[in-house]
Parts: sequence; C-alpha cells; structure tokens
Amino acid sequence: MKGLGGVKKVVVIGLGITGLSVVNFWLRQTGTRDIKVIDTRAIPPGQDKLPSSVELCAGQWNMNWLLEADLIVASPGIALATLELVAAKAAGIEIVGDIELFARAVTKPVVAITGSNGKSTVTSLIGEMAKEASINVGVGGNIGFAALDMLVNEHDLYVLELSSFQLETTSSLELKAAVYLNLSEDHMDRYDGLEDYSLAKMRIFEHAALAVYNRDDLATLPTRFRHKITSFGFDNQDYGLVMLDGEEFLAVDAQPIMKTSDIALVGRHNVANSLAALALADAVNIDHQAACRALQRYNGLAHRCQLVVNQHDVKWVNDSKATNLASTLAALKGLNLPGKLHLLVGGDGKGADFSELKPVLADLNVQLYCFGRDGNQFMSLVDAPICTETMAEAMTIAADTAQKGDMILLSPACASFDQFPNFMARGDAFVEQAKALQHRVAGAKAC
Ligand code: N21
Repeated sequence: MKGLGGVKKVVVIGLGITGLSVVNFWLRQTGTRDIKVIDTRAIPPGQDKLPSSVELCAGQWNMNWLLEADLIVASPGIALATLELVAAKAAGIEIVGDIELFARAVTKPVVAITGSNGKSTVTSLIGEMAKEASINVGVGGNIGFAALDMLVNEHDLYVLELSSFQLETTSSLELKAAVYLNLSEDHMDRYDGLEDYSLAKMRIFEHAALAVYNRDDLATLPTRFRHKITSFGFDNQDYGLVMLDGEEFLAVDAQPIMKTSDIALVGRHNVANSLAALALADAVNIDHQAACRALQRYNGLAHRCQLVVNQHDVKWVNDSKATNLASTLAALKGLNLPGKLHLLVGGDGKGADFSELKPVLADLNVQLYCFGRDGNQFMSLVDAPICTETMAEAMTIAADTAQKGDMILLSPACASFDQFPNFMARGDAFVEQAKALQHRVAGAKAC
C-alpha cells in the first residue's frame, strides 16, 4: 500500500464512528502495528465497541503516546490547531485523517462531494444513480457511514461526502470527479473566517481528474488551474437548464435530459443538487437513463425536512439536519402555511451570526422557540420568543398551543453537540417526542 508500509505506531485521536473505523482498518492490515486511541472527552462515544486489545486514553491528552507515534490519525471533530497536535506536528510526526488512509488504500474509482449544504443529498443521489445502473457502489464519508468501513467489502465505485475538516487532513485523494456545491457561513468556531473555511473545501479539487463547480456560487470556482473543469447552474451552459415547449428541462450542453418537474425532491436547491449529481455520474459513465430514474425515485434523506407526524391537521417536520443558517433559510424559503409556524432553533451555534433570519421570520406567521446552549442568540430575532433549556420542553409548549393548519418545525440552524451525540440522535428524539405529543395538540381537543 502507498505510504503506510513503514508505519509501526499509530495513535488515533477521537473515537466514535470514524475513530472506530480507523482502528478496525489498522487491525485488518497485516503487519505488526501498535494502535492506541486518545479521546479527550470523558466518555468517548463508541468506547463499548473498541476491541479490548486497543489501549484507550480518555478524558485527557497523552503527550508520550503522541510523541512516540509514527502516524497520528485525527478525527474531524478535533481541530488541527489544538496545542497538542501542533506540538506533535512540530516534532515531525505526520498527521492525517481517515479519508487520507482511505485514499492510500482504495483501488477503485472515487467521486467526492463537498460544500456547505446539499452534500448528503448529492452523495445519496449519485449512489442511487449508480445502483440504477447496476454498479456495486459504496456510499460513505461524512454521511453516517465511515469511508474506511466501505473497504470491508469490495465495491466498483465509491461516492464520498467530505466535510471541510476531513479535507484539511487529506492530501493524496485521487478522484475521477469532485464537486464543490456552495459556500455559506459555518464552523466559524474552527476557522479564521469564510476564506479559511473555503480553502479547506477547495482541497477537494487537488487531485481530481474533473473539477465541477457551481456557476451560481463563484466561491466554488477552482482557484488553481485545473486540466478538466465543468459547472452546474441555472442557465443553459454545461450542466444547466433549458426550456422546451414551455417546460423546463435538466440539460447537458443545452441538450434536454429530463423535465425538472419529474425530480422527486422539491425546491430549487434540489434542481441544482440534481445537476451536480448528474455531472459526477457522467464522469463515471453512469448512463443518463439510470441517472434520470434515480432523480425520479429518490425522495430524500432522513432528518431533512421530513414530515414525521401529520395529526389533527398539525404537521411535525424534522429538519434536524439543518446544522447551519443557510440550511434553515432553505427550509423556510417557499414555505406556504395556512396556519402558524412553530419554529424550533438552537443548540451549538458554532460562532455564527443569525441576523439574516430576522427579515425572513418577519415575513412569516411564526412563533419562535429557542433551546440549547446558544438558543439565546436567536432571542432578538422576533418579538416574543419562547426560550427553553431543551428541545423537548419547547415541543411540549408547541403541542399545547398548536392549532389546525400549524406546523411544528425543528430546523435548528445549529449543531447538536451541546445536548445530543449528533443531529441524527436529535432528529430521532424529535420524532419520538412528536409521536408522543401528537394527541395533545389543541386541535385534538375538539375530537
Ligand atoms: O451532528 C451535528 O449536530 C453537527 C454536525 C456540523 O456542525 O456540521 N458536522 O462538523 C461531523 C462529525 C462533524 C464534526 C465531527 C464529527 C465527528 C466528533 C465530534 C466531536 C468527533 C470528535 C469530537 C470531539 S475527539 C477528542 N476530543 C457537524 C474531542 C472530540 O473533543 S461536522 O462535519 O479527542 O464527531
């Protein structure tokens, strides 16, 4: 394998799904290696699944382990700017992430997706397109399934969703095609501004045979010369749109491919996501018929604007995946409700500025609920916010006051890490509680 042969002592930083996938990857490799795990959290998630032969240091750093390592594999949850990692790097120890290990081990074609929003949707769409074309595809990365776990069973194509944090620790990932979907503010607690964050995302193009950018968001335009480049957007160039007999079509080089009204996903942003998926599918020779079938069938991710309960004419919608402001704004855009919107926001705000929400909320019939560590950052956005400590408390109040025609929407614009293991657990808690509370809504009393 490229560049992993001489490695004897490995230290993995951060457990959880990714850390465990790294440990298991090394255990599957032949050769004598010494693997240790450090997780600075007192109770690292996934500890119960760690093989007993692997030593764990939890709740604190272990500088001796770090400085004795040949290779450090850092979790996307830990900043490279952390003093201990800076010291290890200064001592000459190589620091990589799980995606770099994947890059050095993989032998089949890979495409990858990054951006502030829509990554998981585009990743899943390409996976579905490949399946429609009967390709044995692996879908993973920052999407609940670790990249290295995909290597347990051989696949003929890999589709990787990559976060900026994963890209920071990746340097030799060869891609058949890569897309940078869009840029909006996120993770300002870990970056020195938007440019710094965007530079991490730009790394996706480094060894990509084809670079795909968003014509409607030029922050995604490759900054260095790339041999092959294409784009997606709402005019008729490259991957774009054309009108034919009064109907709008997805198009490639202005040739119509499929009516946009046949896309199963709703919303303008999903037309853009469909074009991006089509560009990457083309790059790995997935035929347009298979790609179109997937676009017609795929109806979305869990925790992404999912209607989970619809009782007594009150809709409960789980958009827990909205972990940043742009994502919540996308959920609110085009919302047309007969009644009131009960909007639940808050959690770990990651240093964001939420003021852009103010004019959007002013145009809606909305009751805002703020919860979690940074819930107070939303209080000045509306006249009479309801502030609670937890999401569950907010949901109970919403259930007791909701009327026919209302919607109770969790679209928190924040990460969940202050009160939940991740946004999926937050969404699951919302669904469970919505089911328990659905009979309490005011509309139910009339029945
Ligand atoms: O799920 C959410 O609510 C938020 C998702 C975001 O804000 O967009 N995504 O930043 C995804 C997975 C991201 C970041 C990290 C991870 C992996 C970890 C979280 C915390 C792993 C390690 C830690 C912390 S490890 C250690 N000491 C969110 C620590 C560690 O404190 S994301 O792309 O040693 O999950």
